[in-house]
Amino acid sequence: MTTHSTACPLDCPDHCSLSVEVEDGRVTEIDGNEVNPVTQGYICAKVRRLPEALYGPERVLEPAFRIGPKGSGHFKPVTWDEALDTIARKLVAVRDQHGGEAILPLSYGGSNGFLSQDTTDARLFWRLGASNLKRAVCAAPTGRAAMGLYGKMPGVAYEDYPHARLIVIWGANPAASGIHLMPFLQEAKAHGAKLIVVDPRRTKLAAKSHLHLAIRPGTDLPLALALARWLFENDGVDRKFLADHATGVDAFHEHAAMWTLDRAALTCGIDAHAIEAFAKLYRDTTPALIRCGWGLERNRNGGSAVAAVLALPALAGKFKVKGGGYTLSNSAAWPLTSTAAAAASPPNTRTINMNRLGEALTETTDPRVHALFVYNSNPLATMPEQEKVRKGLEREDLFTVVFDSFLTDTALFADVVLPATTFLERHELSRGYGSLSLQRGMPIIERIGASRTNHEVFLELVKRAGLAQVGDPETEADIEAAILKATPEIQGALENGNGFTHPPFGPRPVQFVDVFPRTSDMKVHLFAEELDTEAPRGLYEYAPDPGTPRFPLALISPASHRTISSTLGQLVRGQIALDMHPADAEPRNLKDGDSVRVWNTSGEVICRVSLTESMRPGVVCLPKGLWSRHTQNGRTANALAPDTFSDLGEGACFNDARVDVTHAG
Ligand SMILES: Nc1nc2c(c(=O)[nH]1)N[C@H]1C(S)=C(S)[C@@H](COP(=O)(O)OP(=O)(O)OC[C@H]3O[C@@H](n4cnc5c(=O)[nH]c(N)nc54)[C@H](O)[C@@H]3O)O[C@H]1N2
Ligand SMILES: Nc1nc2c(c(=O)[nH]1)N[C@H]1C(S)=C(S)[C@@H](COP(=O)(O)OP(=O)(O)OC[C@H]3O[C@@H](n4cnc5c(=O)[nH]c(N)nc54)[C@H](O)[C@@H]3O)O[C@H]1N2
Ligand SMILES: [Mo]
Repeated sequence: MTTHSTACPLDCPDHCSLSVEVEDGRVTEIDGNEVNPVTQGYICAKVRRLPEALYGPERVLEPAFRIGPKGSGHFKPVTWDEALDTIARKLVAVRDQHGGEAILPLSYGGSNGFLSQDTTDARLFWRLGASNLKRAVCAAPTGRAAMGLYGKMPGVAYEDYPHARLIVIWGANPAASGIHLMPFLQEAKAHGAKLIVVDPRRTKLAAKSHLHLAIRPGTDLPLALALARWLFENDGVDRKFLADHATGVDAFHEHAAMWTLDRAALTCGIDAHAIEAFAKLYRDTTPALIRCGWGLERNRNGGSAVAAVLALPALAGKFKVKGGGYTLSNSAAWPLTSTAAAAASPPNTRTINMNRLGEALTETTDPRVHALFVYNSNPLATMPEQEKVRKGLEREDLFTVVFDSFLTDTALFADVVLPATTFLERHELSRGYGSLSLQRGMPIIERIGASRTNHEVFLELVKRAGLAQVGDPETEADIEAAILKATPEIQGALENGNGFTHPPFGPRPVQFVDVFPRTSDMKVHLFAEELDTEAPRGLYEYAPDPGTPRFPLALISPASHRTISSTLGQLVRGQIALDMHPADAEPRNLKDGDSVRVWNTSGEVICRVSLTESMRPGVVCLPKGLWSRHTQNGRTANALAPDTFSDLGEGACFNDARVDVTHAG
């Protein structure tokens, strides 16, 4: 038996360093190690079970062509040459006949590494003149807000949470979605820190908090503005900090002034005293820290909501101390771009927002999408308006390639399936977006089946489509070198750190001491003009609930401990239930365990119901990332999610799904 070290690049903030045991060429055990200090030697239960997936029945072992109807999952194996030639020929034919825009590449965070996205893949699709993809399914509203206010200033490191005396967990559920924050929260609590949770559900963390604000989904904006107004009126504003470091204070104040505690309480569906208690604690406690998650972005007010939450630490002067400030995404901590290795530039072609994939495949014309190339993503499981996506994937005149390590729900609709290596079979360079770390990933085992890396496949397709140019970065080493070229200090730090490094500003930055806003004037822009222009109603303008009396329940679909988005969903056995408060079940005559129909005008999900007091009445929950096998009718939460856009960043509004629930059958 041998033990090897590598990094987990899956789409999670923690970015664990891994210890992998191999026996006779097979992975037998995976655990955390201490290379990334945040990992602390342990990992989540999902990735611990990765060997089951590696060698499981869903693993794609060879390239294959479809032989049955779309969706049937009947394929025949072919050679790589046949597959690549067919795909290259087809892409070129679609471009020549309909124009490059008739090709749509669809990818997201599956591999989450610098080497395997936006490198040779971008080279292929850009040189083909394909449609551009707007990757807005996640973090688009938070990203716009964080950019507008702070130019994406890096946030507080997990390790500094124990310094905080007050921690606000806002629209995040780290017990499921980033478990390595948990011991630091426990440590902070053990030192006497207070914990506030803002979440419509009573999560495990909320149950252990000092104050839980179980607001209606999509009402974070009024809550944050009411807190701001209270701070303005109750000597809770740090005028000196604002004078030195902020712009837009008056415009922000004007918007906050509209939201009294009572008005916000009514809108949020909570007690005004709870908001006041929150405001007092926040004013009176230092260091105070906000962990802002992604749960609050996934609705029509998401962008303004995140902006208003991020305004609070500036307003109350919570920066400049260890354990004070905020953490959102730390993805921008690294001045690295994969496209440096593309050796091409984006074409001046149309942009298609991935949140409207269903529309793009069923309604978009001029030109119609004739070729879809899916990699690093499982859109049938993860994009809104699932029925539309499915209808699009069923189109006989659509040529679909799915390149994945596993036979996902989407792959069942492919004309050609290509086997991808998993991160244990290839090199990678990846960073955390919670953890402040950059790590090299190493191939630990021989490739399983005939799988290939993204980089190899796209390089071959570039060549076979006749698009290669002299001087293209070709080898993996070329690609990494192109990405790191502009930052020799990072390259050096990786070498010295055995493939691991913290960002140039250090492992545990104090905001406004070690890191500053990356805005033009290094100040926080509390009323960023560009955000005000972008938001349809203007920045900080609340859009009321779009619900209709016919669909009185809000359906949310957050991350669960079972999957990473839909990754590793094949390991989830049995069916998954809808969570509902007993008060919503009673008038519907529903008992725990009943089969129910969850429905709206977009679709329906048939599954069991689980009654739990942890839900807020009026809100029901299905986890994100389910596969079709996890419900009785093969549909998941996304069959009910609208493809409307959030106010900033054209982000997905998963949690704006409004439904009703009845007995099934
Ligand atoms: N185990 C696991 N880990 C993951 C993932 C996974 O799928 N599984 N996904 C990864 C990815 S891609 C991401 S983006 C992150 C996301 O991780 P998080 O930031 O935790 O985001 P979510 O899971 O979407 O939602 C977090 C919480 O927000 C609550 N919520 C829902 N609507 C609202 C609202 O309107 N306001 C407020 N205040 N709260 C609301 C939900 O009930 C949930 O408890 O996690 C990553 N980590
Ligand atoms: N209802 C609902 N839906 C949601 C959300 C929600 O909150 N509610 N959250 C959304 C969020 S936050 C996100 S980030 C998206 C994520 O949506 P997706 O990006 O579609 O994420 P995954 O489902 O994890 O699919 C990633 C796929 O990439 C594959 N993959 C991994 N590594 C490689 C590689 O190296 N090469 C290739 N070719 N493939 C690889 C994996 O096997 C997996 O099948 O889902 C969104 N969907
Ligand atoms: Mo995400």
